[in-house]
Amino acid sequence: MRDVEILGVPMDLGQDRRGVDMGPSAIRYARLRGALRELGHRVTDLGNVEVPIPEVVEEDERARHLSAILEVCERVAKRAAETVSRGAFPVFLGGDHSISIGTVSGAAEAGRTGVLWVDAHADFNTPETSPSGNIHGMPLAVLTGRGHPELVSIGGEGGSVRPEDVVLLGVRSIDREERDLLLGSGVRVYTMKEIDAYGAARVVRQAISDLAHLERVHLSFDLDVIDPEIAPGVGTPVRGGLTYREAHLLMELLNEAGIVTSLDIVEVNPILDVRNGTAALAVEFAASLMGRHIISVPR
Ligand code: 4U7
Ligand code: MN
Ligand code: MN
Ligand code: MN
Repeated sequence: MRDVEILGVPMDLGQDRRGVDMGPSAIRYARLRGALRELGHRVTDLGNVEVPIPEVVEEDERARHLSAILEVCERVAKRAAETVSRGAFPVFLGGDHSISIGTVSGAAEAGRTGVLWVDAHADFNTPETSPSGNIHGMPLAVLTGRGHPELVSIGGEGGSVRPEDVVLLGVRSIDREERDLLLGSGVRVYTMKEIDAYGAARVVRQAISDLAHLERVHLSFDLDVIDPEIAPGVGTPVRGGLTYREAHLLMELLNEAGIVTSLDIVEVNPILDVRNGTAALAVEFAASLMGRHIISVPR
């Protein structure tokens, strides 16, 4: 049993498509709190962090909506740090992936923290390499100390986490210059190719052992890692993603290993979704991560 604290961050300033700000509502509507309570956890919903809408926010040149995102991430980091200092397990609901600059920085206040970044994309752009200028394509670079200095400074000098404590999983879309930056970074990367070649179980077990030296691991789960045929409610879909069963296996193996201490569920876009199915999947996967696995054989 754990104390779980849910915090919504209805952010859509980090990318172009409207609707991802409704992610927290969609995930709550899909009964996240009930699902975690049924597993025996004590769950508190802390509500949402305030996020301005794009209509009232200034554009920035190289990184869109930089100052507004910076402000929100600072607030989020503070709330995240409060939750981990209470010894609770935070679950952050996005919102686009730029929120993780705040969630991870705050969670890492509890001590050296690893990151498992599960995503179709590497999110390792900087304002210099980004083809879009969208900050949701930059958070992992920022967290490891690369990119816009104001964003990087949220986690203090040099970033919030060490590149050697970061594992990327499920990647299948990387921009050219982003790739060069990532290759030189020391971050470990398992693409869909490895998952196809060796199987999800082997790759996930390897990722877990890569993080085994850490007492705290933050799981940042971008729903676009799932195949868009079953998870259409995301802004930047890429074909060839994790299947339903691979994603559950990932969560079950992580649960078994007991290494995850905080969680993001990001990039759910209800406007692009079909009957809230992507949010429902997100809740299932979260429950799989946090559930007890009882083998029951029907008579
Ligand atoms: B997400 C992209 F160019 N790489 O930087 C970019 F392809 O948080 C996409 O993983 C980023 O959904 C996707 O804009 C960010 C693009
Ligand atoms: Mn805008
Ligand atoms: Mn992402
Ligand atoms: Mn993504």
